[in-house]
Amino acid sequence: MGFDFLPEVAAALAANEPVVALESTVITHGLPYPQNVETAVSMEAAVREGGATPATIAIIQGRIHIGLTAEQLEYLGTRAGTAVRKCSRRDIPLAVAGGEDGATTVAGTMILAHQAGIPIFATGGIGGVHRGHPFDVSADLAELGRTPVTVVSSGAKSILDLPATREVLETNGVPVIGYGSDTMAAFFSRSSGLPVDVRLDTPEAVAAVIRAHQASSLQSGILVTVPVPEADAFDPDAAEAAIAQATREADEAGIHGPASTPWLLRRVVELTEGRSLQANVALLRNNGRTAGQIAQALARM
Ligand code: PSU
Ligand code: MN
Repeated sequence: MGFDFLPEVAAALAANEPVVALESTVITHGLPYPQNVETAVSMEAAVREGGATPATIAIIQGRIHIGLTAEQLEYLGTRAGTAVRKCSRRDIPLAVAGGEDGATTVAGTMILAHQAGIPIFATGGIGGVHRGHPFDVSADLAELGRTPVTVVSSGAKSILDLPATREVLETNGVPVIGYGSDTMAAFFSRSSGLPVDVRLDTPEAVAAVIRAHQASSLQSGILVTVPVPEADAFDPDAAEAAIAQATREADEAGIHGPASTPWLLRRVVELTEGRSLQANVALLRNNGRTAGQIAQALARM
């Protein structure tokens, strides 16, 4: 597939300088406008603080873009919701052939990042197994099992069944690294209580695992989970109450499939009167910076 590279990203890749991929579904389906565009911009800045060049990935009018301009971020942000196709693995050819706008999920971004030669990707939360719907398993988990990209996230959001999500990661052979933590991060809150496979405390230590993974030609991904900064964490009980209510309402309204995650995310923000949004924005920034540092350490090895 032909890609449209942002010149700055193409130059960084050609010079073997560190680049971090960013997804676009969080912009169109994860956060409300205008916080979505503000957050996308500040996440790119955080990647730069970490020492890498950001490359936000999206499909615009059927063209695959590796790195977006400020105008393109705004374009996608203002189309948040229905007009933009949420692109997981299966959706990429549909959006391209249809000349559509498409926002890439964790799975979609991993595929395109890998093809573009970018080994690290930062986001907020990965998809997982939905509560009460054990067969609604995000394609993100399968992608982590088959595409060699390291995903830096705050785990999976607690709207999901986290123990089941943890099990599927294991089934798919995905190493789960706790960054500065012995447990998997739980998005708004710092810990899910679920064990990680290894705790690592520095960008260099994570880069060493990525190197070993590359050297052993394992065609799978790596998940690094970074707890939300202490000061921005959202009270786990308040989060759980909002999630339980949102999940009940979604079941009553018959919301399912790809509509589930965006619907639940929006409803939780409403129910917490935006307090969950602060945690969400803070962890996105923090993950961008951390991924930038890891990419920088990897490039120096
Ligand atoms: N989790 C979040 N915010 C998000 C998403 C997940 O906290 O915006 C998005 C990501 O793009 C993820 C997708 O890949 O939702 C998962 O959707 P699904 O469950 O339909 O696979
Ligand atoms: Mn699903």
